[in-house]
Amino acid sequence: MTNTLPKNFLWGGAIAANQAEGAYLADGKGLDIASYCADGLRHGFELKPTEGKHYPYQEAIDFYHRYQEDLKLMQEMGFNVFRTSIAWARIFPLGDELEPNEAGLKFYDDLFDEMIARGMQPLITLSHYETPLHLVEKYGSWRSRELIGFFVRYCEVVFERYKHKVKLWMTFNEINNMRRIPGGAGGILLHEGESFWQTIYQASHHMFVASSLAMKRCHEIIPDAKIGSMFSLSNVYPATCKPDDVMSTVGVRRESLLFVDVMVRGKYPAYANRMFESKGVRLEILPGDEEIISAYTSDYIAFSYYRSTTHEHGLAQNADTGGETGKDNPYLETTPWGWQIDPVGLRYTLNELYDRYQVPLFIVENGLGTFDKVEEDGSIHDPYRISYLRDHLEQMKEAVKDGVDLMGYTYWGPMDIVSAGTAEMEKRYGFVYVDKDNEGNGTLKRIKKDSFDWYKKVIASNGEDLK
Ligand code: BGP
Repeated sequence: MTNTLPKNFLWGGAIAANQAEGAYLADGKGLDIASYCADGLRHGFELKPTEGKHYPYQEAIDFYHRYQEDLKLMQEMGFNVFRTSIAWARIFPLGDELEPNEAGLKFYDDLFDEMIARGMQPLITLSHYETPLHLVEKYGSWRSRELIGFFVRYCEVVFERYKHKVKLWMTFNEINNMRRIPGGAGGILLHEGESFWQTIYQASHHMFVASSLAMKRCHEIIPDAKIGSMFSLSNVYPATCKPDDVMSTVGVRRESLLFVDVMVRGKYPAYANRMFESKGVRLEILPGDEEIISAYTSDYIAFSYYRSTTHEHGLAQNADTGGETGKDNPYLETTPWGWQIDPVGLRYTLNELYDRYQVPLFIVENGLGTFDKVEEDGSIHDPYRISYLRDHLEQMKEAVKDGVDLMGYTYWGPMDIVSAGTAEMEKRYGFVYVDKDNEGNGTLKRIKKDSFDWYKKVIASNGEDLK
């Protein structure tokens, strides 16, 4: 049986510090935008806590203290890569200090050692919806150019510290979500009377420069490392074959692909001028910015794919943590959270991206968030998660047969974690159930679901055995 996937294909899972670690003030960690976020990043965050409110990310699933147990379970499934983020505010509690917090650096030293000891390469996100709160309060977050220097300093410290342990990096999680959830993606809280688009794209420009400078320093400090950029790229189809729907959908998709064009091709695309003009955006680009962006581009494209939606000309588009949200597609099933399940869409997206960029791709988020039930005997049957995964992996393999250069697949949320969009535990993704509910009640006990052994079998066969 000839393998579709290459022998060195990376199989694993992905989480984010803010959605799993908890310990939100432990060992000198500073506040970040998840600290006082009660309802999920779609609904923004507070700068000060509200009396009596439950903030789920403060404890999350206590991965900070339980990561040995969790990584042992990941090792049992045969993971050879594990994606998580470094919480910026563990390293620089305020974000604008000159010296890092040693206790924070030590935690990630121990975490990466544990991963490597259990056969997993760390795949590390430098900023996953985790901007330090002080940078929001004092500088207005990424609307200030000063954040470029703070971010590059943070990156240099962690590149230097972990250069022998971490060879796979990515900069900002789903940077294209600056257009839809700028609070989460870039710590942006809009000021009174401020132009939304001007602020969003100017902040994004600062992040483009910061990301390129981080890529430059990564290659200087860790010559054998790969560093990419990361995007939310669930897809959007025209609602009908009406030419207006088709053309308008190109525009919607370009709202996301603009970010990929800049960070992979190294310059603003030709259509950006008309897009910015239509939104009243006049970017302030300083001398040197464009040279930096074009000199230091992504080694690979990391992206999340959950679902697809459709767009009808003239209808407002929205988006959430899963990607664009338009009109429902009558041919697709829908989850209780309104996400439409589209495995062929993953093949379509992989081909779309590889045709456009011709750089290696990495699926760093894909998964099914839904309700799970613990039976009387403690078992958890999740055939729906197995079929979601089987269907998506089948299409992923078709894309590889189509010629796509794919580095790996990290399933989103291999153990239940707090959701980003709505701060829920009940929207469960995991192969491992975590005993905690939306109100924070529970023992945090971990319980394997049926899908645990299924994914283990898939990895052991390098994706051949999907029965
Ligand atoms: C992406 C984020 C992840 C993750 C995922 C699922 O936007 O990168 O942090 O949360 O979406 O979304 P949710 O947790 O809202 O179900």
